[in-house]
Amino acid sequence: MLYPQFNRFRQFHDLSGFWDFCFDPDRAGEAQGWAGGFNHGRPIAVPASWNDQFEDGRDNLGPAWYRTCFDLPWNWQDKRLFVRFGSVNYLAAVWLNGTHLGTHEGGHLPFEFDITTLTKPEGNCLVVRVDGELAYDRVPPGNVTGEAEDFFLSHGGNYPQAQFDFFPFCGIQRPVLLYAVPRQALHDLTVVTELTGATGRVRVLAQKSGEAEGRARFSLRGHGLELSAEARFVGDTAEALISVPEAASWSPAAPNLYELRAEILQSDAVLDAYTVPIGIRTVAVDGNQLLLNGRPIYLTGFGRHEDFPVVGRGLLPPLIVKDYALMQWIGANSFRTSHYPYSEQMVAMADRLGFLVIAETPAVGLYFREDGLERRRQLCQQFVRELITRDKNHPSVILWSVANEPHSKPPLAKPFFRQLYDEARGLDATRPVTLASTVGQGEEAFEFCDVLCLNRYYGWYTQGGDIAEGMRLLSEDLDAIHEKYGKPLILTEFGADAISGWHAQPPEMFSEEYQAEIISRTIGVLRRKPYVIGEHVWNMCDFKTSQGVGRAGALNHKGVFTRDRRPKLAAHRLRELWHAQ
Ligand code: GCB
Repeated sequence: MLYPQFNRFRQFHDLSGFWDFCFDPDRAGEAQGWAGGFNHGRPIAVPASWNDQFEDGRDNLGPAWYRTCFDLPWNWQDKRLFVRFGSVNYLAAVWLNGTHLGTHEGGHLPFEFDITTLTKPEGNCLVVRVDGELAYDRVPPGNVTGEAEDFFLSHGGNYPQAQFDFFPFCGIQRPVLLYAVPRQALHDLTVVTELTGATGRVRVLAQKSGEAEGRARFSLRGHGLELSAEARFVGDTAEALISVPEAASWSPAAPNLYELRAEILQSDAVLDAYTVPIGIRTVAVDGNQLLLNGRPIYLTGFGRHEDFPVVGRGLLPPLIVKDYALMQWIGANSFRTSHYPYSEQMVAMADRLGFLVIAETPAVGLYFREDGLERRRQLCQQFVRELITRDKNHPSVILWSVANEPHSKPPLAKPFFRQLYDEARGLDATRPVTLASTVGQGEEAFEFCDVLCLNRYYGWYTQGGDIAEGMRLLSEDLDAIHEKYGKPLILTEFGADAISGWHAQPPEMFSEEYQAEIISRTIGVLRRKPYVIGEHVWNMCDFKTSQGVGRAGALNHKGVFTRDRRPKLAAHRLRELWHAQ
């Protein structure tokens, strides 16, 4: 699925704006015919989570209905038309002019419907029913009862009762785009790059829809070069290899991009064209190292969230610019898309600015009780597929993470993650695969993961108040894990809550000093371990979560910036450490 583009052959129209909206507490909407349209809605902004837009919406997880209307431009008549949703959390059912287009389960990943035969020139009515309820057989899960081991339950419960520590924002959270492509259209491109000495090799696989035969032409432009290759479509696919002498490789220090243009040709006519920015780079695991372009890399950065007041998890372009500016200021070179795929815009900006991304699926808080397990497995597999399909061409993405902190239990967890690992490697043999674990030594999936990601809170959830003892245990724990698995390790979470403006000397829990101290001492331990290849502080910014006694103001305060992006003491400390690297 290619992101909609505007050029001579393709057009799109962004349906962002104010839609009509209503909750459906009695689940009566479908029986009452709302799928065909309704007139009793109130205005809502799209894209944005609904929860903080209304006084009665915060803890309401749906279902809810959205409606908007559109006309078509005159020149879309002989094209194929689609409606594409960037992210709807959690379960979407979509109707156009009363016809059911389909459903999609899972937030944070795109889906689309072919609407060519269903549109009319004027007065089209698009309706979306969104259900964001938490359930034990959804991913991520929530409202789990019984013996599920849940951090929050052991800390006095949380509300809404998610199996994860971030607010379950719902709604249409990324843009909805109408787009038009020619009858013969490119519908997927896969780009793989290699480097041998200074020579780059760009392998492109194009897939098209439409019956007619044709050729593909690929042109690579940039850094003073213009190279091209042609290939016949065999069935729907065409493949070519472009050799790039003196390639300008992509890396955080020099995020060089080329422009790759793919075209469908018939005789001499161009039927469709699509352009994608690409970076020539390689990623490989070698012993205890992760290599980028053959050289070891060390990750500095964060686990983050897409989260901001009022918009919730809605796409907010200025926030993307601001967050990258802060990451540059502090000296981060990377982040993990904890705990779900981020917007296409966020990942594209990482390519452009030279950030390394661990791209994570929405499989957070998984547990392994038998009921609903098969359904959760299928959803996880779907998310791996959708994520890799969406993000495979981004040079910034260096690692796939198939889950965060599963409550892994033998004997069920290992085959579960083996399948996800195999799925990821099968779709993309060029990137290592990981999962972020808190189980550590007992995480059987570490046997086959290529890189180990570990989350640890020594000096906070354990040894709280006693940083020195926490650091001693952290050091032992890391060595034991390395001894057992012998793979490169990234500490993907560590840190402490700090209430902005709260100070204590000597440092005390919840003060800015304590947070700064725990972060710098943890980094001190990590830097003495040759197998540790990265440090990701939890979290870049304070973020909204469910209410509970461990979460003052319904916020997780582990940000080194506040929710409105003001630095705490730890941010300044990190800036010194990371710029001295
Ligand atoms: C974790 C989770 C993360 C939480 C964090 C915390 O281990 O992966 O989602 O927010 O701990 O602050 O408790």
